[in-house]
Amino acid sequence: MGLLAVLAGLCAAELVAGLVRGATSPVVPVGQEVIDAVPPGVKDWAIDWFGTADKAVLIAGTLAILAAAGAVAGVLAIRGRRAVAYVLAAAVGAIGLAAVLSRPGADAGRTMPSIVGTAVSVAVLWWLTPAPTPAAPADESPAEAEPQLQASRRRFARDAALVAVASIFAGGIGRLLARRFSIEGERASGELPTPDRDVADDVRRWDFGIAGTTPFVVPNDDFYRIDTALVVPQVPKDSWSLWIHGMVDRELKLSFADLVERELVERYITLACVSNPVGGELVGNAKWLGTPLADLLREAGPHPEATQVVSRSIDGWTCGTPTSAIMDGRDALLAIAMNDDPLPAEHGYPVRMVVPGLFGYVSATKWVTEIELVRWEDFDAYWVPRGWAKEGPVKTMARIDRPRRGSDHPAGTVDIAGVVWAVHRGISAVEISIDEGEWRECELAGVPSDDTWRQWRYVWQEAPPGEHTVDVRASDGDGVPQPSQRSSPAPDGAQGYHRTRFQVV
Ligand SMILES: Nc1nc2c(c(=O)[nH]1)N[C@H]1C(S)=C(S)[C@@H](COP(=O)(O)O)O[C@H]1N2
Ligand SMILES: [Mo]
Repeated sequence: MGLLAVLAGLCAAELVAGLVRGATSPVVPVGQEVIDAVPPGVKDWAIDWFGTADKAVLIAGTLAILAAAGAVAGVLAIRGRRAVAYVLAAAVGAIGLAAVLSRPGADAGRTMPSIVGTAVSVAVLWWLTPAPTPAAPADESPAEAEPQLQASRRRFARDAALVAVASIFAGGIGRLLARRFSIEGERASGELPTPDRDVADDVRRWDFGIAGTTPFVVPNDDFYRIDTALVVPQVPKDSWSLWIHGMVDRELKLSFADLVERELVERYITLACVSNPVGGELVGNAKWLGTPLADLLREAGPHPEATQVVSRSIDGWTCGTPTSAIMDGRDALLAIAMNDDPLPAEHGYPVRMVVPGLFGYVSATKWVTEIELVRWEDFDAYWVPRGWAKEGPVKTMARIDRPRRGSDHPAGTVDIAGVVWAVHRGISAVEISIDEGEWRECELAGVPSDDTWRQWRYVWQEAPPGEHTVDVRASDGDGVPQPSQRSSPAPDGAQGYHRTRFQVV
């Protein structure tokens, strides 16, 4: 009975969420509050254990707790503690409501799913709880009570089935209705403006095309995704705006149309996550189309003391970037497209920031709607109080894509290859060491600029049978070698040489 009350409440919330734009099941804001509240270290632990499935695990955990609370409420109701059961159900609903209210953008509409869901849960508890049976008269024999009991069980089974079917039906309708809030339709039909300055597409010079290695341009569907959003914000471009304010001469408020009216440039830029371990996959390279952010800031007229650009996304996530990095002539963009397609929703549709050379958490705000100029010491953005460094330049890193760890190769020629990046500083050299022998210079592919990663390869001619290791190291564009000392991602990015181990048979 308690489980059914939970199911009915959640499905009712889902139905309401399908009716109100911006509203979601209260499970989402509750999980979102958990994400924001967990102490530093727990996020890394969650990523270590569950990878990018960590969000699914969080939702499943929240549902399990709700089910347990529902079961307790059911038992209480059956044991005659009806009032306590209703209070428990209402209290659980209140947690959902409180979470909704503490999220950015809370309004009356967004509170509706928790309110309606809670009311439905309590109503189902009330309706399914059998009326308290008067104590059987002493002279009534068990044989006479039996048919009564059976009738009451049949009634319960019928009512329970009715609740379950109605709930699932309502929840399903809610899900269907919610689809109209998806931006997929407008994304698919939207046409991209042509760039004022495009980039020569010479991918053949930049990509060796070796099987089993990462392509120079990572397709959107394969691009890593990292953010704190439990559900991907759906921001229609006509409702989007960007507010530039703070320590500026003139505040600006731009619509999407205002943005694309400005100069649009195309750039290949490699994005890297500070959480990426040595040899990890939280890095990718794409072609971005966007407006230079420096031009917009100049339009607003930043004050000289405004040393930090704080950007905020529609879901309240914040990011702090040194003003100097954005203004120093590099291609910091407000991007609207990724690899010749409008930004995918999970990569920030309709507009995100991209700043070459800085880790994503200090530069790459997705669904960006606000930019505030402040002093460096005035504000610490989302990840800073959670233990990550306030400044996040990308570290020099080389990765071996093949041979894969643990793979087998026939004796003779072995292609050793991978990618290397020191975004915005460029790469001057890559070397490998086979079986801890001398360092051998590798061949480097071409690059469109210092803002992208670079492919490297080494053809090992006479690989003898047996087990082998390969270590790789790089020097950035200024000739600064990558440190050999290994360190973990926290607080400012992993470092150390990547190693692979494989067999020649
Ligand atoms: N709104 C928002 N933007 C965000 C984040 C986030 O949590 N929320 N995470 C940042 C981090 S840590 C990284 S590494 C990049 C990843 O961008 P991608 O998911 O497009 O690869 O986005 C950045 N932008
Ligand atoms: Mo990141």
